[in-house]
Amino acid sequence: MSFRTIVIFGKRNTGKSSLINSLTGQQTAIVSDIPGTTTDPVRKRVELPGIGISNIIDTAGLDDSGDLGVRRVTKSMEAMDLADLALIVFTHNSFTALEREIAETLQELEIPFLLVHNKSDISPLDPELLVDLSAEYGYVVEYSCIEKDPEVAEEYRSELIAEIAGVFENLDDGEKPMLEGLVSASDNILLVCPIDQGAPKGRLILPQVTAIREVLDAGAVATVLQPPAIEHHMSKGVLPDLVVTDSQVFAQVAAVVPQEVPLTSFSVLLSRSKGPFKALLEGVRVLGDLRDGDRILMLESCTHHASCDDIGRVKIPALIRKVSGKKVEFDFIAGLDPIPTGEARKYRLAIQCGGCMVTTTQLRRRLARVMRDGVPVTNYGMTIAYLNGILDRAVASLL
Ligand SMILES: Nc1nc2c(ncn2[C@@H]2O[C@H](COP(=O)(O)OP(=O)(O)OP(=O)(O)O)[C@@H](O)[C@H]2O)c(=O)[nH]1
Ligand SMILES: [Mg+2]
Repeated sequence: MSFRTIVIFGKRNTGKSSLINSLTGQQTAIVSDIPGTTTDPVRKRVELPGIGISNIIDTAGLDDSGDLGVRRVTKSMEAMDLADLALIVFTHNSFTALEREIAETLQELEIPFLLVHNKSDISPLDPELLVDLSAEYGYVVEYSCIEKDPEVAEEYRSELIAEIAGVFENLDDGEKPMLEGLVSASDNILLVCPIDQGAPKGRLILPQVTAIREVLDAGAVATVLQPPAIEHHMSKGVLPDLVVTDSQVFAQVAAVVPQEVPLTSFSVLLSRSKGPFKALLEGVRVLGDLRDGDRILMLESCTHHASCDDIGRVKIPALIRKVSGKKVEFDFIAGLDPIPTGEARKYRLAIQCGGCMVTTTQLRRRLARVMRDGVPVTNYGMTIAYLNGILDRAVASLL
């Protein structure tokens, strides 16, 4: 499970940065009484009691103006794409058209949000406004970031944290277990995990760890090996019930594993657990019909991992050009950088990485933006399986 992201919105000087400091008990964000202190969205990893590790993104005030101000507001709004939960911070009982607009946009994007009335020490929340806003949006949490009485401060904090935890508990982000329906007790699951130059130092990557954990949870047996060991392992004559391989060595593994053994890849499994599986499966067919001059958009949702980088920037483009024989151009968007609205239209296809480091909500929202522009989407694993002519086999056990 990837860490969830809370994004804080509101006008300048409402105490958005102070709220992060107050919630975490640390002076991590810069605070001042000069409106416009926070300029770019700032992401912080925090651990909140009862919630665990989350990302919090502090944004610039949405009432900023002037050339630079408008650019800051655009950046703040782009952070919405990353939100599993938004907090709308307002003060002095001033819930204006601007706050309503943020709330409406969040509703349209189906992003849950909480209203936080800050600076209640100066101006407590008006009971009538509380009733009105609660009727319209659910609930308003009263808050003060500078409360001197430690007991009262703790009450504010624990109420807001409980509300956040409540939203997270009810969040149905649709992520399914990777091996759902594929593993039963005492099955023997073979996991092929190359430790090559691109592998992170000293650890396995998240999909591999998740698969091992799911095999153990099911009471089955996981055999984990690197590609050079597979031939010897298969020669022992004990057939695994399922083989899951790193996509990069798909062809090599497919050549050794008998046809009757179900074979898939970590990345294909991710496309099912995070989805949208059907759309990704349909999208990959575009690769069979490429023309000279087509452009493909590569979406890499993590920048931490050298091998993802290499697969997306070098290996897949080379393989697509080789297999199709066409002069195809590639563009890349890294991390969770936004895809400007309408920008995707010029592409024949968008290919997303497995998305192991982002939440399902973030991944789907990102792909939805591209699909809304009428562009088919697929992912790295399906692409590699398709180009190696083994897609049907890789998805057979998942249909
Ligand atoms: N009285 C009172 N002051 C507060 C409270 N929270 C924040 N402040 C003060 O309000 C001012 C603005 O706080 P910030 O946290 O910088 O506000 P911000 O919303 O991040 O502002 P920008 O980054 O400019 O958009 C600072 O002087 C804070 O000390 C509060 O609950 N009560
Ligand atoms: Mg700020």
